Amino acid sequence: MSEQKYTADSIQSLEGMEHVRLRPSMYIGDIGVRGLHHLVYEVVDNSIDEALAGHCDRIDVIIHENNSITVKDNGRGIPVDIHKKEGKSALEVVMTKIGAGGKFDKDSYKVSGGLHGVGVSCVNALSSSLMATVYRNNTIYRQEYSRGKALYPIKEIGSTEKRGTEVTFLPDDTIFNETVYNYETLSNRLRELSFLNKGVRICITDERVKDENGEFLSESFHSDGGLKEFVLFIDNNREPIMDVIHMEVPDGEIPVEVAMRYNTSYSENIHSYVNNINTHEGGTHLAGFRRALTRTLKKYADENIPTKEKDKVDITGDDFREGLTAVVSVKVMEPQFEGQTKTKLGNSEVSGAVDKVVGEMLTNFLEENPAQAKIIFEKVLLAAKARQAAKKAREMVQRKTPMGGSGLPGKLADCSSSNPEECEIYLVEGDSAGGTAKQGRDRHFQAIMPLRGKILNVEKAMLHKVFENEEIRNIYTALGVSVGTEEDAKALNLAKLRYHKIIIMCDADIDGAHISTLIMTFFFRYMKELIENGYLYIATPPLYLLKKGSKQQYAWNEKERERITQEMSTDGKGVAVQRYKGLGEMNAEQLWDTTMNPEFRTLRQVTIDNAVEADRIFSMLMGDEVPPRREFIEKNAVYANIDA
Ligand code: 0RA
Repeated sequence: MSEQKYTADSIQSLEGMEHVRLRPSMYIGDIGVRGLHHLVYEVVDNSIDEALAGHCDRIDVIIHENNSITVKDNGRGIPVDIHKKEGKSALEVVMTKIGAGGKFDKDSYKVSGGLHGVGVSCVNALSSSLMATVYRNNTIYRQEYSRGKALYPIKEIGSTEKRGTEVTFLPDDTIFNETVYNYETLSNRLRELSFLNKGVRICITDERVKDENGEFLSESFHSDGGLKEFVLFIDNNREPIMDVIHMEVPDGEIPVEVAMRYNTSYSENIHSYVNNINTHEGGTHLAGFRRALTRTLKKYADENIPTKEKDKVDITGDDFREGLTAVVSVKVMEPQFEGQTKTKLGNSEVSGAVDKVVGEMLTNFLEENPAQAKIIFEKVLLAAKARQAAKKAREMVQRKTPMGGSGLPGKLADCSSSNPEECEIYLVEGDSAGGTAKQGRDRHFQAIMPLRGKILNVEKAMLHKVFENEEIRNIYTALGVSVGTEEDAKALNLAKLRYHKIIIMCDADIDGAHISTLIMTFFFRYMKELIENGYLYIATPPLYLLKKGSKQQYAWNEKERERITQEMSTDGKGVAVQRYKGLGEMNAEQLWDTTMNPEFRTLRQVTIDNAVEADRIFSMLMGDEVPPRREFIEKNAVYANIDA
């Protein structure tokens, strides 16, 4: 290494690598759990590219005991020949030069790439050690690195029949706040990738966990059906009313794949991807899909549905998407990402490409499947009628809802500040706990709104029921955002939002968990932007009050209870334990001390890391099937703890 002469170019690249370590968030988003997992996605993306180019059909991801990661593929292997200009192997250039990724294969169709698409050299820079092994030319090659710097020139270590690339890296614990990998997070993403890239087998193994037979925890994902199977997977807990419609033009200038199916629910559930990245904020591909869907279905209805029936109702775009689950995936050479979280596709040419594919293929489907077309239209007509009923009901209810002089709900105890950035609203389960919270709060910045009984299950309710529901209307009014029903009115006007912390506060028992899930479901389905902006939180009241003599301490879980009991008295004797079953058992001062005082409380921020998974969980938790719900609640530590 020390003998190697650095050219001006390699000094520059060294600086690039230094910069990654200096400002890691610029490259991988953050240095928490997300960034940590991002490293894996970045390496996997390279193998996916190799698969998309048609040279690889298997990818293995292994989580080792020390939380290092191996990603292995059976592709052509990263080239190892000496790069004339750089004076080092192509492998070394790829591994140590920022932005060198696809340089050696200009013709390859390289579209995969993480949100930041920064390349494997970033992963190298952020790893305390990385080992690359290439199987190519019947030879095994190896090079190791530390914090992005090669430890020795590439060497041959043996011969082989295999082909492929293997990368093992250990994230640098001086960079990352969190260094423990989450199996579910990785396996969910790998499953998603297998649906999005059909034909590739992707396996995950967790060497930290053994089952009863001594085998490591592992799963293997492989999809021949692509997005068609993805829709079946997403809709696992919904009741379909038809077959999945699958539309695909894989070899056009902009490859497009779409799958869709209507179900008995009332929510619109469309997931979109660009180059395997979930575009939470949508964009031109989604716009193209929606436009083609509305136009094609309308045209078919005009030509095939008796006028009498449909003339009575006026059908809007929303009506065509009620109870629709769809996945839209496009591959774009030079994607432009816009929006608050850079997950909105901006390329204008993509809208027409998706529109064309969906327009043509959906038209064919409807013509070839008149029975299924009929089912769709019955559903759409019902949605349109319900929406019109809702509009009438809303106008009626608007006059009846009791409001304070300010136009705010009568039940809301507002705060005195009007600066949304410092204002918080507590949505409290029950009038009695609401009363306690009103006494305990800091009225300058904390508003309280009690919610009576169980809030409506929006997963099973039609739109007009949702907006007729008094609790839901109160939430809209208190927050200051408008009730949306007409097309695109669901897009919230966040500028009018009156509080930047919306805190759900429920009892620490299974009923409370259920109610907070109902409220979260409502926000997830109707005010997703609030979650995406990080405004939604869950309060965590303590489970126990422990007392000995004049000393008293709160405990939030079993472990804490045991530890504090030990600290108070070595044999645990003489410690009085009070189990809080509900918020109502605390007085105003206790509630403030433990759950509302910003200095001491713990708020859990609600986030959507994986929109597909969140969707599946909500449709499962709130659906009709009891066994999967019970299994989830039993498996989920948060809820399990609560009812312990
Ligand atoms: C460029 C050229 C060639 C292979 C690759 C990149 C490649 C990169 C990665 C990263 C992970 N796995 C990979 N597999 C392949 C080879 C070009 C050729 O052989 O002609």
